[in-house]
Amino acid sequence: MKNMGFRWYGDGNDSIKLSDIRQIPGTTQVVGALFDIPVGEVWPKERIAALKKEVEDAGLKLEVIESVNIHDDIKIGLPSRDKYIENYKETIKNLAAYGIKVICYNFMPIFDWVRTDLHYPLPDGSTDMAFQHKYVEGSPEDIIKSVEKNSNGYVLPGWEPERLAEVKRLFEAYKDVDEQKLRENLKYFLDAIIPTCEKYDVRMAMHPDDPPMPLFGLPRIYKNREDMLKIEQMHESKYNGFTICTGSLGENPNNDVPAIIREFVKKDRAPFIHARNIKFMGNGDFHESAHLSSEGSLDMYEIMKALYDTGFDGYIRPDHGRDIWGEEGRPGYGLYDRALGITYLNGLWEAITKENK
Ligand code: DNO
Ligand code: MN
Repeated sequence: MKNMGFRWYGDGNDSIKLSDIRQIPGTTQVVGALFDIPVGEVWPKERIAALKKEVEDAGLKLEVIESVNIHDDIKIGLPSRDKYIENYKETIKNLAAYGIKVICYNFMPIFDWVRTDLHYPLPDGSTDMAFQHKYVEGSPEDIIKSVEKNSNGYVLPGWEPERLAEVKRLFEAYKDVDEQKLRENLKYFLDAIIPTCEKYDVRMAMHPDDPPMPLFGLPRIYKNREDMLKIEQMHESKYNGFTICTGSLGENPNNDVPAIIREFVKKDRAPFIHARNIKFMGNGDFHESAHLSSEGSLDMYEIMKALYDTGFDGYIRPDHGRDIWGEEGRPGYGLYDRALGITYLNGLWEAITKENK
């Protein structure tokens, strides 16, 4: 695939080197971010320029940013949101100056994606991340403790220490924010930033809520097709788009992921795809799995076929992978299994392309 990417956390922050990524066959893009800029602040041009140069010097491209996170004041709808929205517009402008085409973001209150086990053992001796409902019946603090204990000393995106320290205060601040209020706040944000995106040709790509269900009583507004229709209508523009994360959406068995791809790629609302597989364990519990269809519950061939049939020419990356071959890096973001994932996805793509010539 033309724009196959690999998420990278930056020098000193990632045990994987750009030169390693360069050697994964068929990989042209790095999906990066400036992870140390506090949420809500403007991303300085010099820092973007340096990252861009570093990636290009390694023979790769940087056209997708994941993520420029949204300040909680925007999601809560506090008066201070206007200041953070202005900063966000400035960041869009600065990123555009260095050829960034897509910004992935999410609109989940307080937590980013949630897993209850970061090293769930699989029968082949590898480990992967899992979600079991029995562990989220308790308090959010229990999950935080378990994430901190299990992340091999790495900071996981969305689980930054300064963010976790604030969790209690944030729960209080979100107490009047239900789904409807959160949607209003998303619309307010989109109405403010999409004209800037149009002007500078940067497409927003909202990531689904993960898992796609309300958690700890917090509202979730991108769980399924119906939610996507509502978000799409909030601001009619192709710059108001989605990241279709096959794993996140696929965690609800009622979501028909290939059908969602067909519908939203056709409408040119899905500039970015996260490809990964998950396996159901009963009771709505799941663990992540290797990318192969035979290893999980999602049909990755049907997913790639849906992309092919709709003429997808956007950006794609393998999402999480297992820890294999003794690799003990940031959970979900090792080199080996994500590289295997890329090779498999590219293999499916070649077969589908040739079959349809
Ligand atoms: C989960 C991952 C997420 C994602 C962020 C985007 O499926 O892809 O960590 O990167 O939610 O903001
Ligand atoms: Mn994802």
